Amino acid sequence: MSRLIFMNDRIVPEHEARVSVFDHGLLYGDGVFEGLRSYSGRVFRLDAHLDRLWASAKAICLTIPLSKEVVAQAVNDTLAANNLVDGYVRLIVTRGVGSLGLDPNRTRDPQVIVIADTIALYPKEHYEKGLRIVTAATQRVQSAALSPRIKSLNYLNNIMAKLEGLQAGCVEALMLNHKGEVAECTGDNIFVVRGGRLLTPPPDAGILEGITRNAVMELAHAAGIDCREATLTRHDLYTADECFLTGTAAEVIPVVDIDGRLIGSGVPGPITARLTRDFHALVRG
Ligand code: PXG
Repeated sequence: MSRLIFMNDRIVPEHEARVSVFDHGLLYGDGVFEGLRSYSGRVFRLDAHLDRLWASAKAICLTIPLSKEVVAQAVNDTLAANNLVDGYVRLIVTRGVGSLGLDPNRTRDPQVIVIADTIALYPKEHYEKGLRIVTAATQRVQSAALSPRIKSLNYLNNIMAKLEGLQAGCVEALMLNHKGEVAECTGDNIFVVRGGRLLTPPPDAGILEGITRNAVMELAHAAGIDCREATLTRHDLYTADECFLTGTAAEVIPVVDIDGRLIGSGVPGPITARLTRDFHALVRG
């Protein structure tokens, strides 16, 4: 089905939504993006996504040519134009057209694009039985090389790890940082439960600070579940009572097997179930 796409200042049919081959977003992956979701016609944490987009853009010295208010309106308008009530939104800002050289100063007209589509979820079975994941040999890129907190159009680091997961028959893969500590998965943050306490790696482990991650941490606090950021090793995961991943697309999804080690008794645990319920209530609330 043909979609309607927001491009800079108006909504156009998909076949008219075109980007130049000289756009540095294509040539160098020079740009930033967000993946958002709407539930019952309301975009979940739109402001947080816009703040993160603006922070990513600032970090790469990219000035977004529209205000947050205008982009927020564009997100809602694009969903409405496509008659989407429960939808997935991809918000992209490219560096714009430039010469065949890296120099971002020799580019113009950053492209602001909003795509709204239906959301492709993991099969229901994954949520009921839990995921099996493996550790990728591809490490998360070091912050000193490129901050993982920037949600850039450069996702090859994650894609290399995703390939490893897929080759092992898994839909997600665990990524460690350069120190061998647990960072996150290719498009999801990770949590474990140990002794009734919820643990997740801190931002300086080299992760994207997920908006779903933050929501789940808030829900844990509200439910009286002790939740803290902690440096985690694979040993901490293998010996955890429960494990789950969070992300805009996946929401909250249990993990029951990591590198062939069953997590807990190999079935999704009670704290994961509680936070999943609370998350569903929050997004629909
Ligand atoms: N870590 C990484 C590396 C991500 O890219 C998350 C964690 C989760 O963050 P949020 O804010 O969504 O809770 C992400 C974001 C997709 C897709 O289309 C999803 C992400 C990235 C790229 C594509 O499913 N997840």
